[in-house]
Amino acid sequence: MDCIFCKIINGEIPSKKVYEDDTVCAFYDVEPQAPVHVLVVPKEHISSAAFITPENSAVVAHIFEVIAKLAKELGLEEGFRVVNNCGDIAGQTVKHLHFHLMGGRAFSWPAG
Ligand code: DGP
Repeated sequence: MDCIFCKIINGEIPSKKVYEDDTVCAFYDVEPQAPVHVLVVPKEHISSAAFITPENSAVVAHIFEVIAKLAKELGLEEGFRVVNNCGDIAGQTVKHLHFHLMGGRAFSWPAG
């Protein structure tokens, strides 16, 4: 499958990984939008949040456990933002489910 994040997960494309276990991988975003910007992804190829089902949703709960752990390790005790872009209209450019963990600056709301 021609998926950039699948290739990062299996090591075909280099990345700066900060976390990995049997089901989840996290690595620094190449186009950081904040001083800390990490992508947390399931190893299983799920195209987007629109394809989360009762059969595959356990990995999403696990991703949020990983996010909480990484936020502490990366010094984001003050707070952080987690973003998921789903579909072209929302700005999803890579069609492999991923959550942006961003911190180290203030964020405005509502997001544009
Ligand atoms: P989104 O727009 O929500 O689909 O986010 C995709 C993110 O993926 C975007 O912030 C840039 C990042 N990205 C794209 N290609 C690569 C890559 O090859 N390596 C890494 N580390 N990040 C990438």
